[in-house]
Amino acid sequence: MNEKVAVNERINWKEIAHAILRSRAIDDIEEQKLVPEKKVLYQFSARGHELGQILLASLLNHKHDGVSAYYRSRPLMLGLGLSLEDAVSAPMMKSGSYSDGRDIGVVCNMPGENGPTVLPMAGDVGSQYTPAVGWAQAIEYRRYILNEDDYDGAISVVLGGDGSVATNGFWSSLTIATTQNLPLLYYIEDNGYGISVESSLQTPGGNIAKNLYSFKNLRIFDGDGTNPEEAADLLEQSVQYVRERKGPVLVRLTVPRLNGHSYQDNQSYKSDKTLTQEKKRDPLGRLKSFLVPEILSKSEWSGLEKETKKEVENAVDQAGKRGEPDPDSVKRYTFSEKKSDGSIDVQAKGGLLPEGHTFPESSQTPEPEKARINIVEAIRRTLEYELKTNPRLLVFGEDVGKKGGVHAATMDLQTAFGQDRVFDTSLSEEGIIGRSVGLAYAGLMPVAEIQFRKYADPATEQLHNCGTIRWRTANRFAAPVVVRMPGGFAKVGDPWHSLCNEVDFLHAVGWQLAFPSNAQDAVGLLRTAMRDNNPTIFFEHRNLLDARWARRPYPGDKYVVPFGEASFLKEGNDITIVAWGAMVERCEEAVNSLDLSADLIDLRTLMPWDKQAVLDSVKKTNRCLIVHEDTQTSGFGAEISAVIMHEAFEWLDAPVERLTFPDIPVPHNLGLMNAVLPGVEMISNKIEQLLSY
Ligand SMILES: Cc1ncc(C[n+]2csc(CCOP(=O)(O)OP(=O)(O)O)c2C)c(N)n1
Repeated sequence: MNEKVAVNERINWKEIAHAILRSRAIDDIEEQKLVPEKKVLYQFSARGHELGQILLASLLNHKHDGVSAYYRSRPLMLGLGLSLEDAVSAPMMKSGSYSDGRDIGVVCNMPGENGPTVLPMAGDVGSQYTPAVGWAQAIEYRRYILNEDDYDGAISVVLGGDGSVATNGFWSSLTIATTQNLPLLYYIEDNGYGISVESSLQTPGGNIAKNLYSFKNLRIFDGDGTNPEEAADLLEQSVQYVRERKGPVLVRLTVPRLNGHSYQDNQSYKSDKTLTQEKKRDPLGRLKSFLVPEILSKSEWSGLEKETKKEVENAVDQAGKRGEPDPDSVKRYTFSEKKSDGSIDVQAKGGLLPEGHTFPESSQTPEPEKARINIVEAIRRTLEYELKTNPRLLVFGEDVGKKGGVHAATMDLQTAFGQDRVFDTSLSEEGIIGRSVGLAYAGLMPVAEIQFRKYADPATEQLHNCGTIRWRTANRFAAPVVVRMPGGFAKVGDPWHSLCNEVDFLHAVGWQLAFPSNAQDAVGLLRTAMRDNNPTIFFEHRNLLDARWARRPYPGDKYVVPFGEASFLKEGNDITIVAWGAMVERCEEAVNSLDLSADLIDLRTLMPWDKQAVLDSVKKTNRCLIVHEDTQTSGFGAEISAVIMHEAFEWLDAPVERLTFPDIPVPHNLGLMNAVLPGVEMISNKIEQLLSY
């Protein structure tokens, strides 16, 4: 049999050609009309990349396939069924489509009710990789632990350019996928450039496939992404290999990038010879010669071209008629919202709610046991109960498994719940958080541990992107995850293990932040976080983990503390003292050492924070001291102070005061540390000063 006919039987080439022509026609109309007319302000052409992406899309026919792609992936989106009108209206910044005008038009997502889910893309190169690992792990978890047969054979696919293979995300994901043998397919579209930087600077010799041939547990395919038969064959083999659970695959296809990186890029860094050679490799021309006349007649091809051009022009006309996004809605969906009937406005994908998960009963009334437990045990027991009652909950991080965590908060949980639910991760915080995001997209509740707050630094990109998912996708996606994070000073301090810097996360849009000061609150806040529809940082203060003061009776398996409700440790009239975490105990001691009556407020959560409690108190006492362990400049005390100035200025009898750590790292020597860490004496002195103002 003629080889072309054999290929033709497996692949619907007419559909492939149609999708490529659609992608081209969009690039054409953007470049020739919409950008010059300033209707599109940020344009990324996929010219040259289309063939492989569309072939790949045609192979992603499993309901639970997940795809993590990037800004040059519009052909793939079209292949997966993105409507032309949505595809053109998003770059035109119109209402509707996949971000409602909030994000760049080629940064797409697709909740995929009955077909592949396209995870929300991001602008950061390399950030697409670790969420794809999470999706891959979730497929296996749902198939083999939750016994959901319909996950059988699903795969996770990640697309990236040759520049992206130099990123932390790429390597982090590769480690996880190959050590865990996950069903993940890497599709690397090698156009030789990352903007202007040649691929030989991204990987030695410029070919990532060659360099990874000896990587264990990874099957490599490498070929020409402009050759229809070769590309189709390699992609088919790759998809099949992963679907059959033989292990992860990396397929690299070379492609020309026929335009600049974006519209503004004039490619001055490419020689004329390179430009000419690239043009010769245009996959559209190659596809045409492959199909015409044997598979499509000449007139069928030119009919398709004309028809597609018209379709795209119509789509642009229709998109132009779409309204502008409503400015009154721009602040919506930073967090989960309620509808007017009080029910949750649930995202289409991500977290437990879209599939209707329900939790056991909860209560804000503690039912204390007799014995007092420390915060470590409070956390451990809360994790244990939620693991027991929520099969979709997973607990993981470095040393969390066998060892039970370096702070012992996950002690024995792996023995009780098995390695699929409580597990150690590789040493990559980007991997821990990115994987959490992918697991959450796939309907699970990840509870990740970052060993020490400072070591969240490598995960910054994933943390920031996680927080903004709901906003960026206008509530189509969300990734409610919990990140437990010990930090702050302990018996001894140092710049690495003692960092607090909680304020960083308050600037990370979309994150809630809980910061308990005692074991009872730790239980209630952690339970709330694990049942919530938003991502939460759960801060575990190192000095409190086993502190006598912080010990409280276990308040019961139902106990929850709602976020944004401060607790009053003392009530009085002379002064308001606001604190959280380890400063609460110190403030209490300071107040006890003085002859006065004070409102002592433990905020418990900083996002959201209980403004009303603070303002009501200040209006009663007319004086306020904020004590925090974080450094002073732009610390959270500055925010609280600004709100008091604005909302309660007329009630103040003295300036709002802050007592904080100075703007330095935490020193190791105890004398040095205690010289600067707010202590009982410093706090009482400050209170006295403020009272005598
Ligand atoms: C983390 C990060 N660093 C830098 C950039 C700026 N940037 C955007 S695209 C790009 C090159 C990416 O090249 P590659 O991964 O090969 O994809 P291609 O654009 O060639 O398809 C760079 C440096 C970015 N978006 N994200």
